[in-house]
Formats: sequence, structure tokens, C-alpha cells
Amino acid sequence: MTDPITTAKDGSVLVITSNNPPVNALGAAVRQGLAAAVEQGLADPDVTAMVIACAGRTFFAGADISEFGKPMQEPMLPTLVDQIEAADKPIVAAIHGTALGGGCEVALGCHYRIAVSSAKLGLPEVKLGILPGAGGTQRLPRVAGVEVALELATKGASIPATRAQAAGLVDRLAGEDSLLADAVAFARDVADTRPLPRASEKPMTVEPGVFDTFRAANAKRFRGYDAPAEIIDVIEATAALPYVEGVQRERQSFMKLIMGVQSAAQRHIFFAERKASKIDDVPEDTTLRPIKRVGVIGAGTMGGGISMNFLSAGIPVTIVEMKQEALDRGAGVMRKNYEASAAKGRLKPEQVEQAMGLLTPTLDFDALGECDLIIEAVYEEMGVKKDIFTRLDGIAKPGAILASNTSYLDINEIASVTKRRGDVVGMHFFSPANVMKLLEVVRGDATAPDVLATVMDLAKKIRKVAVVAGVCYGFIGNRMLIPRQMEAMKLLHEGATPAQVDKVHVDFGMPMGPFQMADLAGVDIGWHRDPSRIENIRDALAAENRWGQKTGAGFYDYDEKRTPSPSPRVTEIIDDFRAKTNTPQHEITDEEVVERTLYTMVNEGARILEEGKAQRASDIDVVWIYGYGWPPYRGGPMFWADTVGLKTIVAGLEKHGFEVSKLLRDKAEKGERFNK
Ligand code: 3H9
Repeated sequence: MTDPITTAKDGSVLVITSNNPPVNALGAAVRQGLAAAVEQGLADPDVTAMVIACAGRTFFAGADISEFGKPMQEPMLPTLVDQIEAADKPIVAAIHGTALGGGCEVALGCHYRIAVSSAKLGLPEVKLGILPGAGGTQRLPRVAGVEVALELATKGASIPATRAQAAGLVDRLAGEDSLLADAVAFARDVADTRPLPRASEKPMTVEPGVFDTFRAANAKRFRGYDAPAEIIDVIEATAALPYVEGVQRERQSFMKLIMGVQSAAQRHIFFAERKASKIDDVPEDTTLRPIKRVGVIGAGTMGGGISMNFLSAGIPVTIVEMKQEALDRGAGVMRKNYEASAAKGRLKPEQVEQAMGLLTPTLDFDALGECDLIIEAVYEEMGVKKDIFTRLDGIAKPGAILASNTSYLDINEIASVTKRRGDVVGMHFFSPANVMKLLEVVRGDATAPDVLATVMDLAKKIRKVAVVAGVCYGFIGNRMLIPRQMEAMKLLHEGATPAQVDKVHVDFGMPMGPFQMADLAGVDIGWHRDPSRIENIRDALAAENRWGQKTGAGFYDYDEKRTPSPSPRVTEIIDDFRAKTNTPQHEITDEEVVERTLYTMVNEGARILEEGKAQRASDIDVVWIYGYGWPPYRGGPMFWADTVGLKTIVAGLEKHGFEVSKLLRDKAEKGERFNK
């Protein structure tokens, strides 16, 4: 392996360059090289200042996450950053791309920081369930203030260089194409400055009440997570301490978090998300089909949301509806959504116009003939979908990708009506489609490899996390939802209340429980619409117009602000149903709720794997994290099952008489895990 660190003299300035693709992670070789290069600069009497820069697409994007959990090689990152800061010649960090985590900490150890304005800086460690462990909790609040430090370190978001400059984290902005030259000039300017500005020597200034205010303002967001609370505690506890003591406390907390299950889960998701984009039998260098214009059929909630993804990415969209009113309504909703984002400051007003300017609403189905990808987003009925695909087959240009947004139906059957089955694929977006990050890419038996590769690539462009699923009822996510919802309903029959079942799920970390979800989605979904036919509690609710939030009543009663409260009428309906069906009652414990609603999901996930409908267990985890709000700190259902222990899962399933998937049973017997 070639040495990732090189040095070169520009007059009296030593330029230290890291070249460790893809993201200049601070692995052992980089740390060793940097330490040696700084030594070299200090030892050389001709060197008066140094610049630390990175080649390739970015400044150091952090510690090398793949080294975590393995024995670490010297020098450790905190030691290296201290060494940089202690140097008695000025060191300038020259930042482009993303200076993240350990990368930002290296920059903070440097005496000066210069950045191109497109650069971003941040401390995303919290997203990996840890905290900045190379002095970040100590230097950032000293340099940029406690509030900025809390914001960056607990939320993991990065800030643009311009904002970083305003906060004092960046000293100078460089020309976009002249970073190195500007950094060297900066180094020359400050070569004689003494004393050198050292972040660790500054005091931390704390406004009274800042920590409690921050905790209270973010309580909901941080619920369930260990790392954000720990970060706030560390900064608060060390604010009045000297740096050396503060950094010791940082170290203790770092070690505690990194050994914990939450961090293991969140690191698992980091790599799982990236692995999900790879399809085992589709080479990475597959030639992609060009996608210059996208067609969307249906301007309802789904079609509109789907269109917005492409418009926001600068890809023109032709949207087709059957009636002018529906078309106008759809376009109106999209505009309103964009304007709402602009009002919140997330978009500039001109970006709203730019996006909407790329939209062509039309009643003319044939206009789809010029599209490279056409996504059907009409209602879930096989007959309707087949009609649409038959028509598409007649008008789409050769090589166009024909996608269905179906959430359950058989892509092979849909494809069978075309003479181009290889061009047909499922693109299952999640509602609201312009917000939710997941995209299930459903691979039909005949879907061509380049179609899959193109859709996976496009998913990245529209900032989705894509996971490949095979054809089966409900694919990965909705298929696993079925046993959960069924068991939740049975639990009601047998003695539980909606609030009890939902609470177990919310306490687990889900955004909502099965009944809250039913109320949000609509209790009437899939209902036969015959009020006299009451076969289950759901039918009974639907018959009384208790369709969920939209009618102000469902499994819960809702006030005008949509705040739920337990419903006496629902209790009566449930009691009535229990009596009529003579269902034996028993006391339902929270443990039983977990075993019957969550273990069953794991069981279904194992079947999906067994049948080859998901490529890997970690793909299933990604689906649940990004599509259904499974708490990232539990790593997804399959990772969570590993932490519970597969033997325990099997025993729990057997206790309630469930048929256990063969794969799950085999793994449990062999003492294996789903995720290595
Ligand atoms: C830390 O710094 C701890 C310290 O405070 C204390 C230590 C004591 N390490 O995302 P991409 C890989 S914790 C190892 O597709 P993009 C990634 O797996 C760290 N590998 O690119 C992928 O591999 P593959 C804090 C890493 O352009 C490839 O690089 N830092 C790391 O869409 C390309 O990645 C972070 O958490 C890493 N740190 O996005 C930043 N980073 O090709 C994490 C990436 O085999 N990284 N890889 O699948 C990111 O957020 C994004 O990668 C970044 C680029 C925005 C940089």
C-alpha cells in the first residue's frame, strides 16, 4: 500500500497532503503519516508554518469507522490532534468537501482553518451512537460557543463553511479553485504570529440555563438515544474545567458509548445503508440508461410526492391525470409543499419556481412517450395497473423504464402484459414520498440488470436509500407489517387495549404503535364497505365511520388538533365483539405484546431471507429504519433480534404457537446471528 501522507515544501511552508480515498478516513496509516509529517515540519529549521490538506473529494471525513471494535494502533486520534495543536509552528487546515467528526477535530487542533465556501463542517458521531472523541466536545464549544457545539454535536448535522466562519470555526474562506495556494499564503501570513491560537486554551463561556433549555427543546427528538444526552452532560460537566480534565471526561463517555449496543446498532446501519445499494449479481460498472425526463401517472398524494423528488433533483417531470381538476389539485399541492419548505427557510423562493418550472402537467397520456422512466402511481388494483402497462407498452419509447409504485401487487403479472418485461420494475415509494427516505426497488423475474442499476443510481440522485426486494405480497416492509398488525388485532380480542399495545411500541422507540398507525393510514383501507358485515373489530369501527384521524375517530377519539384520547365507544365495541365471538380473555403483559408483534416480524423477515426476497438481513433493517421509523439505535428488526438472541426469539414464538421459519430455527440452533 502506498503511503497516504506526502509532504512537499512550498518555500518555507510544509504542505502535508493526505490521499486516502474515498473519503480520507483517519485510519492508522493516515494518523501515523500525519504525526510523522508534523514532526518533520517541526524538526526542519527552514519550515516556518505548515498546511494540512487532503487530495480527492474531501478533507478527512472522520475516524475510520471500520477500525472501531478492533484493537487500535498508535497514535490514537486524540493524541495526534493534541500533537498538532501543541506544535510551536502554525498549522493551517485547508478544508474542502466535508470535514466531519475526527476530520473536524483535526481542523480544530490546527491553529487556523481556511475553507472553500462549498465545504461543510460537522460532528456526525452522534449518528453512530458515539460522541466526538478527539477533543471535539472541548474545542468546538471553546471556538464556536456552547450553543453551536451543542447543535452540531447532538444533531450530527453539518454547517456550510460560511456559517462556520460566522461562528468562528473557520478563519478565512478560500477561492473554490485556489484552496491550496490560499492556504499556503495564509500560512505565510501567520508564520510569525505568537502566541499561536490554541482552541484548548480558550475558556468555555456558558450562558446560564443553556443546557437545560437545550435539553427541554430537544427532548422529543432525542427520546431513547443515549449519545445526545451524554454529549450534553459532558459539555455541561466540563464547561468550568481545564481542557485536560474535560478531555478525560470526554474519553470516559466515548468509551462507554462505543461499547454499547446503541452504537453497534447505529454503526451497523451506516454500513448496511451503503451495502444496500449494491446488487450481488449486477456489476457496479453496468452501463446505465440515461434518465432525462420522468413521467408520473397519477397526481394524487403519491404521484405528487414522487414527482417532487425528481423536480427537486432538477429532473423534468411530465405528470398525467385523467381530469383537469385532479391535475390542477395535484400541481397545487406540490406548489404548496414547496412554498411551505421555503417559508421554513429550507428552500429559496427561486428554487420553488425552478422546481415547478420543470413540471409539465397534462391530460395527454401520449406525452409519456418522450419520458425515459415512467412511474405509475394510481390505486392498487391489478386490472387498472395492467390496463396502464398495456397502454404504456404501446407508447413508451424503446428502452424506457416502466415502473409501478405498487405496494403489494405482483410486478411479474404487471410486466406480463407488456412485450418488454425486462424494462419493468417496481419503485415502491413511502408516503409522504417527497419526505420518506426509503425506496423499495422490486425486481421482477425478467427485470434487466441495467434497469436495476439505473434505478439504484437514480435513487441516490433523488436522495433515497434504495433496497432491492423480490416479488412477494407486500415485498419486504409491508409483508413484515402484516403479522404485526394481525397479532395486534388478536391481542385486542384477547384482552389488551389499543393504548397498551401502542405504548409498548412507542416505548420501544417506534414513532407510533399499530393502532395509531391504522388511524393515521385510515381504518377503512381495504374495508369491504358493507356496514352490516362485521367480521372483526376493524369492520365494526369502519361501519361506524370511525375511519381514523381523517374522520376524527378511529381506535382513538381525536380533538380538532388531532390529539388522541382513549375512546369509551371503542372499549364498548371491543367488549361487544369479544362477547359475540366468545374469545377467551387473559391478562396481556408487555412481554407478550413484544413477542407477538415484534418477534413475529423477525420471523417474517427470516422467511423473506429464506425465500431470497431480500439480499441480506441488513437490507431488511434498512427498510424498517428508513420506511417505518424503526429506532436506529436498535439497528433494525434483524439486528435487534441478534441482540435479543435468536434462541430467545424462537422460544418466544413457540410459546405462542407460531410456526418458526426454518432459517431462524437453524441459526438459533447453531448459535448464529443474522448480521455478522
Ligand atoms: C469519528 O470521527 C470519531 C472521532 O470523533 C473520535 C475517534 C477517536 N470510515 O457515504 P459514501 C466509506 S466517527 C470508514 O457512499 P458519499 C463508506 O462506507 C466518524 N469508511 O460517500 C463507503 O464505502 P463503500 C465521523 C467510511 O460521497 C465510501 O466511504 N464521520 C467513512 O455519499 C463512500 O461513502 C462520519 O460519520 C468513515 N468515516 O458521502 C462521516 N466514511 O464505497 C461518515 C465513509 O465501500 N461518512 N466511508 O460502500 C459520511 O457521512 C459520508 O461518507 C460522506 C461522503 C458525507 C463523507
